[in-house]
Amino acid sequence: MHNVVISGTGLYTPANSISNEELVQSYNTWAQQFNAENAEAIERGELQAATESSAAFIEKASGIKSRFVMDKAGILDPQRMKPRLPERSNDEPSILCEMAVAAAKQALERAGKTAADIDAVIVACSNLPRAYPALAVEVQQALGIQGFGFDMNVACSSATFGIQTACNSVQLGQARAVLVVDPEICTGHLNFRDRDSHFIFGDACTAVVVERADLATSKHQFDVVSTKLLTQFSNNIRNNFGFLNRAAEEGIGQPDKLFVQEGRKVFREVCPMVAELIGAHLAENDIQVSDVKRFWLHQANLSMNHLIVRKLLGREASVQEAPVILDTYANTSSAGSVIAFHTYQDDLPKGALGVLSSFGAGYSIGSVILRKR
Ligand code: CO8
Repeated sequence: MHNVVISGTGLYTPANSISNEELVQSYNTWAQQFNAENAEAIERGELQAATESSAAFIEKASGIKSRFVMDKAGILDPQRMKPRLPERSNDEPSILCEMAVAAAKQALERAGKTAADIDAVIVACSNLPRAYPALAVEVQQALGIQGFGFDMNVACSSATFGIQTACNSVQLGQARAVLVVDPEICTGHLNFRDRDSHFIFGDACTAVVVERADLATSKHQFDVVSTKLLTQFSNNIRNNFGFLNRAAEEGIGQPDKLFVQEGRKVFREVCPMVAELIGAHLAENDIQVSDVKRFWLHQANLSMNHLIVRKLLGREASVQEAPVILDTYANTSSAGSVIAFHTYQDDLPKGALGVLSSFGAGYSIGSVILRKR
């Protein structure tokens, strides 16, 4: 069995950002139009009036101030309220492939590796562009990597599940190094006309190089001390979009074919599960919670992260201990915890311990214990 390190990380951030104020203005314009157009039906009680959204509520309830997006104009157009991302020919790289390649190149550079050093590509994310061929194989070709690639989807936890899968391949000698990429265009499947969730997501892509410790040369290495995963079925975060939709015409275009959640229930149920999993994982590895210098947590909701770390540490965490990126990125699904890891790692001293943790739909939870080399 080979020892494994994460030797490089990369991040692609879209050029445009939408503030809460801009998003709410677009939503409220749509809500006013909807109410005016349907005034009689609303009056008769046949339709429910749309209630206005509020930037102050969004920041207070979630900690989110803005989000990066692949298409700002389409999302903010009250007549459209979804990104406009034109179809491409089969001979052009897909948009998710372009994001993946940008993040991967930075990860390879930080790892001091080239395509020739990588033996596998795992694309791990919530929203894949098509049924087949696998996006990972397209990314593999775009980067000129030999070996194999495959896609996997465990919603927001895809990154940590991808890292564990990559670690297994490297430990077993099936690959010298594996590139794990998390491209997320969450705005593609977000219902911007749903007041409860229209503010939650943004777009981004992250990449991680997982490689054999004895081959790693970079200045950005972390030993993968241990990984631990957990899933438990729940309908509280669900999206019924899928390949059988065309076989049931009655459901096409219905709101359940986009992201839907019971946010309160998710908050209540997931926080204790995450704290328990991380606590048990640290205990199994004879590590005191107080010895952990940094928690790179999934970035969905600021209060959620505060609660999880409070349960673990028995006190409030500082921003150095549990860094926040959701204020400017919002929830980027699988990319979130890796954005936090990528952005807040270089200041840690040799030997410092950290936990990378994701949580989301499934429910799915992942914990990766890392030690700075
Ligand atoms: N503006 C003003 N008021 C609002 C708004 C709004 N936009 N939305 C709701 N309200 C009102 C409600 O009507 C309610 O009013 P009242 O009390 O009068 O009934 C009040 O505000 C409180 O509403 P909530 O109870 O819904 O508010 P919460 O405090 O629970 O906050 C959150 C809502 C922020 C959504 C919170 O519940 C949360 O963050 N929960 C956790 C969610 C989470 O972590 N989900 C993970 C999902 S991500 C995942 O797994 C990946 C999926 C794959 C990606 C898909 C890409 C699209």
